[in-house]
Amino acid sequence: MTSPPAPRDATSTAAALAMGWLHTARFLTTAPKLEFLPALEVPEIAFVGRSNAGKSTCINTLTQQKRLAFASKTPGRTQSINLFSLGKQGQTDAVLADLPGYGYAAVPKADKLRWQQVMANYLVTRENLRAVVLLVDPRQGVTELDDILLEVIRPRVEQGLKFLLLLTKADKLNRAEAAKALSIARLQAGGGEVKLFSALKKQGVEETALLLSHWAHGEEPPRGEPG
Ligand SMILES: Nc1nc2c(ncn2[C@@H]2O[C@H](COP(=O)(O)OP(=O)(O)OP(=O)(O)O)[C@@H](O)[C@H]2O)c(=O)[nH]1
Ligand SMILES: [Mg+2]
Repeated sequence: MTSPPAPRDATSTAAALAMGWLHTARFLTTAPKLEFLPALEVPEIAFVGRSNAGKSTCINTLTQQKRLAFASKTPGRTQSINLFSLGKQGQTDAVLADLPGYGYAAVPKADKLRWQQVMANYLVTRENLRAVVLLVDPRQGVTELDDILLEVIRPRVEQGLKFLLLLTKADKLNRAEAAKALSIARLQAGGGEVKLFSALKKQGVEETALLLSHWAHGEEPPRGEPG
């Protein structure tokens, strides 16, 4: 006789469903320029942030796939907008967008400017954009380029675009540093969500999955949970 499975509360069941949903992620397309992105009806969740902040690693962790998005020690690894479909095969209900990072010093200035323009255009004009996840390494904090991005999306956030400030590589912080980083980030997030995240320690993964699932599926996010 095997013992029955341990009872799960509603939140952990919802988290398991959200993780299962993210696990369905598969490559959809890559676009070196905005005009090559297919117009889509389903909600899109964009991962943005400085080069090396951990965007691709975060997508791999959330989707529980080792090499879906290309992560690398070399900054500037992601050079195009990569889209991943979510939902059962043939029933895509959302997409994740992995965007190239900004702020990498070794990139020629012309390329930097070109990329900033692409990024700003994407954030302003992408019609099916439902949510933006801004990844920030809390040891650097919100930098000037992150601030520009926040300014660019502010009007859309006021119109209902969802926003999550994700403090990555949380495994590099001790408790006091993590608490401090959280409180500073909450001031900078302008009322958006803020969470600590570690791909290494799998911290914040289920909470982030839940939030993205709620946003993609048009439900209200759970409130009052420790971030
Ligand atoms: N310790 C630790 N390292 C991490 C974590 N997440 C990512 N990294 C490391 O950070 C580096 C950059 O990760 P990527 O996911 O490639 O970063 P990215 O933001 O996609 O970078 P670009 O594509 O250049 O914009 C890699 O060496 C990762 O292993 C984390 O949670 N903890
Ligand atoms: Mg990347």
